[in-house]
Amino acid sequence: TRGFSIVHPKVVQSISLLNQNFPRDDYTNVTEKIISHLGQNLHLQEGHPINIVTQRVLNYFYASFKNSRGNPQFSMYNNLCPIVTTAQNFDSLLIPTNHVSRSKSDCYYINQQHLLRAHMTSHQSELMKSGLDNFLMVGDVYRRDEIDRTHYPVFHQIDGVRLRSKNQLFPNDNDLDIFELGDYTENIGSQDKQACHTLEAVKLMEFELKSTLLGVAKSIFGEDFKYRWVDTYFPFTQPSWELEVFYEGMWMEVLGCGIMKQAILTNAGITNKVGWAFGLGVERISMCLYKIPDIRLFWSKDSGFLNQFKNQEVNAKITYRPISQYPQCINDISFWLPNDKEYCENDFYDLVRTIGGDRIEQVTLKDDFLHPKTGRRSHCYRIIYRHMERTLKQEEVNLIHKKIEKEAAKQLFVNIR
Ligand code: FA5
Ligand code: MG
Repeated sequence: TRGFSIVHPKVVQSISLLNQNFPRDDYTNVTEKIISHLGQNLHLQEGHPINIVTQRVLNYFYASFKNSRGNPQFSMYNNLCPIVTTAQNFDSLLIPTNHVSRSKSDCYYINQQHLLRAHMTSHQSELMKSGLDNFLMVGDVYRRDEIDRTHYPVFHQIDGVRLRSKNQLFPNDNDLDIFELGDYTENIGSQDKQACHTLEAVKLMEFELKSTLLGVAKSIFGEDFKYRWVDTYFPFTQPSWELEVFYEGMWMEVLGCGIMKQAILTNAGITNKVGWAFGLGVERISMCLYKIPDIRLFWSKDSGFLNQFKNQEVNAKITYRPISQYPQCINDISFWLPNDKEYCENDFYDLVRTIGGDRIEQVTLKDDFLHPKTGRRSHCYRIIYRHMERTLKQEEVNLIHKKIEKEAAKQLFVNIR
């Protein structure tokens, strides 16, 4: 006999992110626009200003912390999944269940258990559990926020952690310890040391933390810039500080840091070490360093932005030149180089700029081809036209382009293809 077939009308809606499926629920508040940023990984794109600044921070740590064999002590994690659990983002960091930072109005939730990480600190505990003592993490973080010149709901952070044992901290002084038994009534927001730490350990850690972060800042901004340390509060560090840098007439906060709450280490199975940690905003540093006026530019796919940073040495001094908001017109030009005369690329670039004036944004060699039989050489250049104050019409661009072809043939003896 046939049984009943029971149809469940419940339709489980789910969201697919980075090849994983997540059921929706009444916490879900990620939008298509936000999701479109997942996997873009600006921090991994060679020549992107986010990537360059990351490299510079990493180089500082590599150079400053070496083990007895001369190898870097810090390792960098740049590929941690931005989808995290509330346990990672909050619980592992002792963030209270009623803390405002957990609210739906501040975070992008995928569902009740999962969210797009709101800070890189989400991964701190798992990396410590895996046995690491010195590590850096970089990646994209997501926060519901206004959108303006300095705020964007997706930005990048570099976090760092350094754990030290008694012997590492006081190698020459067996009498000094890192732990003590102390009376402790938690005083939220207090800058007092944690009761379980000795004053000597905390002072030494504070000194190393601040001089390291100042060293990072100096390696990026140079020796002469104005900065200040400001006391602050995080649920996961005590005491805690922010570093502010004076930029364009105002104080800008570039990082938060502090002495790690001992319970986080204990929960990760570490009972014989103390730690310091920090989290810095990569966009903030990059905007100061290159004078990038708007945080939205980091997401630009416009070559007028990207090419200002591409193929540059990591420590190159670059000052961003504003690009026009009017559209680009792209025309290519191909020609055979002369057989019997010298040809110099820079002559062509000069010729283009002479004819096109400031309607020329970029000229790049796209293709260099050597004919296998005739031995003749051909170059293809991409010329990008753009005006600072108005939209260029294609007909106007075509006229300039024609003139460039004509003059190149005449002055440089090339054969337009
Ligand atoms: C944090 O995110 C902490 N997790 C940092 C930390 C790590 C403290 C480890 C202690 C130990 P905060 O929300 O202040 O803290 O962000 C850290 C840095 O990210 C800021 O100093 C700032 O440079 C940058 N930042 C914060 N919000 C934005 C934003 N909306 N846009 C751009 N950068 C931001
Ligand atoms: Mg802050």
